[in-house]
Amino acid sequence: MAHLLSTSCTINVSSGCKPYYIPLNQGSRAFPTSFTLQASKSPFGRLVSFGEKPQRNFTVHSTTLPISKEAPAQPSSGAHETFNEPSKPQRVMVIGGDGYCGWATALHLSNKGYEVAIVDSLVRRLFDHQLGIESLTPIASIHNRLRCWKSLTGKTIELHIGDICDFEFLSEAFKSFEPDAVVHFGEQRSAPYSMIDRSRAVFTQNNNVIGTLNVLFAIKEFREQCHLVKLGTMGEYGTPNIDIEEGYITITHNGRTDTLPYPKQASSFYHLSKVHDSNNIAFTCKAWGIRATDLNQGVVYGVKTDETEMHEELCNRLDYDGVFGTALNRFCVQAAVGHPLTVYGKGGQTRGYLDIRDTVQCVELAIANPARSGEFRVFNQFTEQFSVNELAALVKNAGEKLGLNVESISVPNPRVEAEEHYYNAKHTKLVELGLEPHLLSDSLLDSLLNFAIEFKDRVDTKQIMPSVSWRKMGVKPRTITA
Ligand code: NAD
Ligand code: USQ
Repeated sequence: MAHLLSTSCTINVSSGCKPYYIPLNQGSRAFPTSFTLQASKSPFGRLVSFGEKPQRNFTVHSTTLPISKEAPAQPSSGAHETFNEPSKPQRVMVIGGDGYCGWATALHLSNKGYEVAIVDSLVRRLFDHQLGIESLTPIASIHNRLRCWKSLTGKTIELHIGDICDFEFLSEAFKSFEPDAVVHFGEQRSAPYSMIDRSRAVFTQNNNVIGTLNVLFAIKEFREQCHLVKLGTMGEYGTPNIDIEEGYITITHNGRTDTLPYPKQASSFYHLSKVHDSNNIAFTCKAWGIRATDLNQGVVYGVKTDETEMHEELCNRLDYDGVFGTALNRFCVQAAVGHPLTVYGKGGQTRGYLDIRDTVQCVELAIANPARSGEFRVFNQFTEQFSVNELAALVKNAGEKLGLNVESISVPNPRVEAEEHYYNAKHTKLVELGLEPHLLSDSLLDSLLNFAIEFKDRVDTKQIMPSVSWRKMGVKPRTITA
């Protein structure tokens, strides 16, 4: 089962490293991992090809680790209907499980007794290579991460390395793992990345929209009762001058009333891909009876979760660069290295934020309380809202308590977005399900700042300033210089 991706130049990682085999356990299969990275003039070569077998840019064999036999998590017996046999733990496929949110979530669910399989193409690690950037924290390979987890806890997480845009690969993963729930983090998630040039915009929408469509078809074809928990984004709503509801709004127009999807005003090709995803999911819930939860997540901050804290090989990634780094994480790293905090424009841009420990909690709550068959449920997943100026002031204050000299600068805004606006977004549904938020406190800021200080020698300060302009993007492939 090889999943071929195209290329003009080939780096065969397996030639430099010994092939890696996972020992066979009862009932499990193991495949060698081979990995061929590709590059072409356009960053993704013939990645978008219609009417022929999709060609992606690396060759991967699925690697399957044995399934854990321990500490079963039972499906909830709450108000929502459940479909799993009561004696069995829920089987959760985490797509994008090698990424920032996905890694923390996969470990958390495994720790809670769910049987977990990670599906990931590792394309995020490829973006780092392409752009010449690195996580603040050193991150172990996915194989070493999983080996470490197994040796610490005795729990096994299955691994399927491949691209969900390749339906053949995804089908095999579905048929072999038989998930009760799929948590889908597996997308290109950076707004700046999607605005670098035409090829990155096309890649982002192709990767995200087709990947999600494939997941929907796989559920319909192989696991029709499987609950899809899809990571959406608060950015789908934009910044309207009225309150933002959770997914739907009731409108009376010319004397008639209806409850309709809340209007979407996304402001990057990445955020727009999420809007398309939401529409496709909503449609398939109606048409095929798929059960789905769209988690419109705000900006995530922090790095530590109970599980990633257990060993340095489990450490999560933390991005601070101008393409993948997000506001608060970036500000903490900037403060640690004495770089002025980069407030874009007037700094009144307000968004919902949450601690990564709440990301994992929210996903678990969504899985434990599944949507009904045919239901398209939308939760706004964040705990507090802040403007960029408010975040900068909080980091300045916390940094100064640690003896850091923290300044802010206003950087010409590389994005097209409102810099002063009304923002009031509802976020009660996850709290009603039991979310206990970790609010942004001095102690969390201290811990994140100390963490950034610990790794500050790894910071490449040339990567801090924004390098992607919404207005200047063009057709020509752009190289982001290291
Ligand atoms: P990430 O880039 O760290 O992780 C995404 C993972 O998905 C990577 O490991 C990548 O290799 C994998 N992936 C991407 N395309 C794939 C494909 N076609 N097939 C298989 N694997 C693929 O991103 P993240 O920060 O963990 O975000 C995860 C999800 O949460 C994304 O959908 C993102 O839009 C959403 N989200 C993130 C944030 C945030 O602040 N990080 C906020 C709101 C929503
Ligand atoms: N910003 C600054 N200075 C910086 C970085 C960002 O002022 O150094 C501003 C941006 O202009 C924006 C706001 O902070 O107004 C948030 O930007 P961000 O880079 O932190 O987050 P964003 O691009 O919106 O994307 C991130 C994730 C994405 C997720 C989204 C949630 O990368 O995957 O979907 O947060 S939300 O913002 O709610 O749409």
